[in-house]
Amino acid sequence: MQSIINMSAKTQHYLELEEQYGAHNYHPIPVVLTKGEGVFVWDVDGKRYYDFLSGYSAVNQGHCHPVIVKAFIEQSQNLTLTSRAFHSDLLGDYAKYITDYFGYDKVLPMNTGVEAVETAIKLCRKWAYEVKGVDSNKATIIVCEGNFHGRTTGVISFSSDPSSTTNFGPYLPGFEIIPYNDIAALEKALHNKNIAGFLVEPIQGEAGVVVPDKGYLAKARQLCKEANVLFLADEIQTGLCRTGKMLACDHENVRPDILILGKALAGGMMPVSAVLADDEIMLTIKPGEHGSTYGGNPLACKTAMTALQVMKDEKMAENAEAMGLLLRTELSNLHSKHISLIRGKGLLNAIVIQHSNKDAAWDLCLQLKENGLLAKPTHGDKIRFAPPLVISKEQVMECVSIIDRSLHCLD
Ligand code: IF1
Repeated sequence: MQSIINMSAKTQHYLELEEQYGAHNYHPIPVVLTKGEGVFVWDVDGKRYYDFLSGYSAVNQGHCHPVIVKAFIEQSQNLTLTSRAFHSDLLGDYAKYITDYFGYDKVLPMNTGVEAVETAIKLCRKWAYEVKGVDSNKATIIVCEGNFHGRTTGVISFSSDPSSTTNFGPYLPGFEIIPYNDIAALEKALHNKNIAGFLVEPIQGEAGVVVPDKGYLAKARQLCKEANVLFLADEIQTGLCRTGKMLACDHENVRPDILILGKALAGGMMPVSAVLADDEIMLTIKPGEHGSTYGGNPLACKTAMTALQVMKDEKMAENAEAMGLLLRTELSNLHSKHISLIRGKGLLNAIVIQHSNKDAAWDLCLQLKENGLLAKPTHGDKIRFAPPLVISKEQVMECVSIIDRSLHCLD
């Protein structure tokens, strides 16, 4: 149980309920939130915080974006779910909208991010056997060390992180792990004729916002094309304006063969994910070979179209680019002895804490909370700074001041 120092009775009450009746599969920062609006969230005692996690990049448009909420409410009072046993008047509009938006022939709608990753893996394998001609049950997908693509037993089968894999075996075969940001390793792995695809995060989020060398994605894409191997981009966290472009792949003009989206696709309203591909790949899955109860439901379609439209209308990619640069510059100008590295793209950033105390990053996050900013460490010494993409210059400057003030708790 978290230390109960300066914790209100209300907060303690909710933490105790979760402790007693909820699975212990997370270790959250001890704050209980009850309201969100734009870049801000409020706790049960009415205290306001800057949200520097944005629901793990699912709230890029800002909490409870009024235009998205309005669309969500209207559709929720009309028709929410038909199942795919029948058609709806929204799935066709949504499919046309999102495929025009990203420039692909077709979309396969799913719900959570990991479901979209699993779908992409199935599509890649299907294509490998039925189009490329890979030997039966030999299809292999190359993945990277330090990857995070979700928590199903299939997807953790190719994780390199013991906290994701220990005692969840036996694991799904058909994956080869190579070092991230290593073209030579990819080139070598592509010699195997049974390679079906290369699944990669344009920036590794969970690993602590690891940005690959400039040109890595473009070179990897070219090597895959030459080897007749599909390039699968997991843009669930890096996509949708988070890194300063609509897609992180856009920084290098890379067009994935399979594009995987999730999180902010519904602006934090509900789980909506999507897999986009051209007909040669997408049409390898035939009726009855894949699906989901909620996949492509009318509420998801309406919400996602609205969430996508507001990102363009409000130029969120441009703001993320500008505010991310400002944030990294101002953090660097602090010249804090406790920060060994500042890295990121757009508003997907992280700082690496250097300190003799192994809990320094956690302690700093507790102090940030006291000072009105919410963030959480990842992998011990890294703290992700990823506010909603609607943050203003003045708000960035206020947050840098909060971070500056809070860093002194480590002195
Ligand atoms: C947790 C962070 C982790 C993702 C990428 C697929 C998924 C995710 C690139 C799966 C999900 C979430 C899951 C959450 C913590 C968070 C996260 F980096 F975003 F912070 F874990 F790496 N691909 N990321 O980032 O999407 O099924 O969750 O909708 O599991 O603790 P999902």
